[in-house]
Amino acid sequence: MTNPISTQRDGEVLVVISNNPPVNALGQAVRAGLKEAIEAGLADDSVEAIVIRCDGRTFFAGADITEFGKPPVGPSLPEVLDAMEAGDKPVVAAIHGTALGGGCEVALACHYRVAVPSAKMGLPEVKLGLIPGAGGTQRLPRVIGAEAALPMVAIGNPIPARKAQAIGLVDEIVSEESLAADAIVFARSKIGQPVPRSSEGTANQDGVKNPDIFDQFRAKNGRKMRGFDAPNAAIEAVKLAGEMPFAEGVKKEREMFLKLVTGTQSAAMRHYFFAERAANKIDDIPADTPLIPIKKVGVIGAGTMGGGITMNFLSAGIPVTILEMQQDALDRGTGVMRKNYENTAKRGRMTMEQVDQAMGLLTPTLSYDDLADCDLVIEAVYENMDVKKEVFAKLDSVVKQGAILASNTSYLNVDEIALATKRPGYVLGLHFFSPANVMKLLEIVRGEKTRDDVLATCMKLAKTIGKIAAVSGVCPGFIGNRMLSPRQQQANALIMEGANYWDVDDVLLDFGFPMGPFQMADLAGIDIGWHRDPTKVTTVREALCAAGRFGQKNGKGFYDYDAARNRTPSDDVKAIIADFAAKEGTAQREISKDEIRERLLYPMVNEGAKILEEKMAQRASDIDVVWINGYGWPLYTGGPMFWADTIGLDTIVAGLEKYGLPVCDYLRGKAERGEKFNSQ
Ligand code: 3H9
Repeated sequence: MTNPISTQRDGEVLVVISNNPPVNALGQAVRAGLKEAIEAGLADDSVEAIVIRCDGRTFFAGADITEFGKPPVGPSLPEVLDAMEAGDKPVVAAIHGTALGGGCEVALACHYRVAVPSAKMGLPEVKLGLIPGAGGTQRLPRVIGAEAALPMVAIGNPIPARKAQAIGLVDEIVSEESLAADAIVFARSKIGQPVPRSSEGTANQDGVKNPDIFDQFRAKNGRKMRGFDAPNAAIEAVKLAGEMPFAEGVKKEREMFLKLVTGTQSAAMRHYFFAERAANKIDDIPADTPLIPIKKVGVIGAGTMGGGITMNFLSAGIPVTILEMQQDALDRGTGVMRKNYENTAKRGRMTMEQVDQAMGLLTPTLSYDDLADCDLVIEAVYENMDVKKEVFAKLDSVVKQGAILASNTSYLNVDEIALATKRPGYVLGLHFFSPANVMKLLEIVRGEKTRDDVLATCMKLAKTIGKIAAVSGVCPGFIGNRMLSPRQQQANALIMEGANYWDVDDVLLDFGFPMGPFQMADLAGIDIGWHRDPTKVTTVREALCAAGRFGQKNGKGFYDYDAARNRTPSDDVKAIIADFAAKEGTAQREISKDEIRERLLYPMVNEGAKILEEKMAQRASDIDVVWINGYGWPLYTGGPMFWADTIGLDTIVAGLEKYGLPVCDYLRGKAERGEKFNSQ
């Protein structure tokens, strides 16, 4: 293997350059090369200062994640960095792109940091179920104080260079065009001065002023961190930086890092990191497939869904023409969009100028003819096949040839919809999740006739509008809703058999979902689709509506709600359910939380296996991406298929059999062969 580290001399300054595409990850060869180059620089009397920079698109973006979980091969990053920092010759990090994780730790161990304005710095290890393991938790608070370090270490979002400069993490901002040269000039200016070492700074000065910052931070971010191990370890590590000397602090950091890196949560989150990137690739479509330029988008329907979809494109600077049938619906829809943007502005995440800019890209219309020159039209109308076919036939006659026609259907057959047009190759499903301007997932439904360039264009477009895309074949409910269905069936069956409905919700909450199915029903409104005849009662939902229990909106549904929307289980509802069970002849019994969990989740894994068997998903990890981003499956378990792998497919099969639930051949075969979903 060629050495990814090279050196150049500029007089008395030694420049150490990494070239390890795509992101200069700090793999073994990079660490070894850095160690050698720095040792040589420190030993060479003619070298008076050192600059470290990277070729390619970014400064080191972190440790090489693929090395985690494998036996470690030296040198370790901490040993390289400690030796570098201990030297008396100034070492300057010249930062562009994203200095993340181990990359940020390299920068912290350098005596100085210069960066271009577009650079970002951060410690995102927590997003991989980890904490920084090369001194980051101990050096960062010593440089910027504990309060500023906490979010960086425990939440992990990178910060822009100018902010980094404002809090003392970057010493100088230099020009985008001349980073290499400016870093040398900067290094030269520091020759002969005593070097500042991050490890020698005083950590946690603000923490000393207000020792409650750690508890306050926990309280403020509790919801975000629920169930995750790493954020708590991160907070603890930052706290330690103020309580013990550096050498002891890094020892503790190392212990915590090693515990996390060998645990299931980090394995799950690393799986997800690569799953998200894999989901973006379509195996049978060449990477260089020419894309269709999307300069203008049409959206049909200005309701909640259509409005949300539209905002994605406006926010990305792509003009949208939005169509409604009636002026008042159009006005309402546009009004809601503006209000949403204004609320974002109120929270400081957008300026009013940006709100106007986004809304300025919107053209509301009542006429199909105005969609003629769109490159992509997305239909978000009522979920009914006849209505969809009518819309697509109309679109086909109006919209220019070569334009893509997409349906936002969450369930219907995209191939059948495509047949309503004379361009089935240009038709596909773009299934957004509600609220569509917020939810990350975009399920892209590949019809039988969908052209390669159409699919590739939409995958790229998903990235442009900040979505995480996963491809599904055409089947009822696609990947996500298809797997939701057996869970819902079991939830309903369980409460008829005697399980407390609040136990069903709590089991899913404890597992890590944001809410359970009955809380969800209350939130959405139990009366959705109700026939409004209180004398006609054939389901539990109808009985609840007949009893005036519509959900959160009127303070009672499955649960009773107080003014702050806290839920309390209702004996009345439990009795209504018991009545139904008696009428159906279903005997009620006590049901354990273990049984509830297994009956809710194992059938989902079986459905996932069927999806793979039918090749409706390209790979098991795509299913994980769908469930984590679209349905709140807890990230720290890696998604349903990875979770199944961790508990063992034989356990899943045995559980399904115990409850008399179906097991598909694909799942059974894998379990019998001792295989996993994600290993091939
Ligand atoms: C760490 O540093 C721990 C230390 O504290 C402890 C030391 C002891 N390793 O995302 P992209 C691959 S933990 C290996 O599509 P972008 C990625 O899989 C690490 N591979 O590009 C993809 O491969 P492919 C802390 C990596 O421009 C390709 O590079 N650091 C790594 O949209 C391009 O990636 C992080 O968590 C890696 N570290 O975004 C940062 N990073 O082409 C993780 C990327 O085969 N990385 N790859 O699919 C990122 O956040 C983004 O990749 C980045 C670029 C923002 C850098």
